[in-house]
Amino acid sequence: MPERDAAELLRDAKRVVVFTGAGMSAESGVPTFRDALTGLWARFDPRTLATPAAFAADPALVWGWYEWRRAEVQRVHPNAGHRAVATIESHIPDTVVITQNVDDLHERAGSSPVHHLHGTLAHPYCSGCGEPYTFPPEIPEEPEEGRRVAPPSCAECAAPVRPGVVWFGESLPEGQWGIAERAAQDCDVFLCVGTSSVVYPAASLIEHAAARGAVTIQVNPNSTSWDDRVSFDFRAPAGVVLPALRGCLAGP
Ligand code: BJW
Ligand code: ZN
Repeated sequence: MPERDAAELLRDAKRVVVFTGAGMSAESGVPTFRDALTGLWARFDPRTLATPAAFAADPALVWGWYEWRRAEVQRVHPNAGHRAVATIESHIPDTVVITQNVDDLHERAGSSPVHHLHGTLAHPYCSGCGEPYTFPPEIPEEPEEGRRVAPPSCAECAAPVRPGVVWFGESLPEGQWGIAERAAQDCDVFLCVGTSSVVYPAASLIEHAAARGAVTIQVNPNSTSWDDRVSFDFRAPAGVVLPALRGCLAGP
């Protein structure tokens, strides 16, 4: 049974990387990045909203979209896949969790630390001087879909506050990226979950791992360019495959 074979390799591994994308949070109800958006946001393409140029052209449109997403994330819960990752981490202490996601569902499932390559919704900062901005503690009012929301102004320099995420053309956080590259180069097993593997440099991590001879495991109900190159290709949702792998870890 491929799940048992993969789980055995996982159980015997010394160093594991769990690398996740938007599909990891899909079963929690967070839309993936390249799915069609619903409601009024369906008129907008995430690939055009997630850019510095879009924020410069219409800060309230982009801020409103991120506030809508932040409210959505605060209302949903980690799924069985997130919980399975945290359990794998507790069985194999040298597990490095790397995510492209800007939500905090891995943390809320018990993973720590989590390396966020594309930033997080929780830590916006000033677009002018870089000063961090702290959200008021209450859960945000869910903005009506498609509604513009003016970003707050920086207390230091009055420039608009921007989302704390990494947009196309921007560099990844150096520290997190360094940890991710080293972990991918050093791991025995690289578990790649819920990503289309099209966005670089994050998508190069599996290439590093495969080039160094790591066992590569892909979990994705849909096809990617890695289907024929991974050691194990599980064409099913994360919330099904990861608990099955975790279950095999505990067994004889
Ligand atoms: C399930 C499931 C279930 C569904 N279970 N699975 C080399 C070559 C070509 C281009 C470049 C290159 N190097 C750099 C570039 C340019 C660019 C890039 O990669 N472009 C490509 C699109 C062509 N990269 C950058 O600009 C990066 N910066 C950079 O390289 O800096 C250096 C530099 C500076 C200046 C000039 C040039 C270089 C930055 C990339 C930042 C990406 N940011 C975003 C937005 C973050 C904020 C936000 O969330 O709004 O990150 S874009 C978006 O894509 C987001 C995601 O993290 C990222 C990846 O998407 P992901 O997670 O894979 O989601 P999807 O939707 O694509 O896929 C979901 C998958 O889940 C699907 O496969 C489903 O089937 C699956 N799924 N349900 C398991 N239940
Ligand atoms: Zn400022």
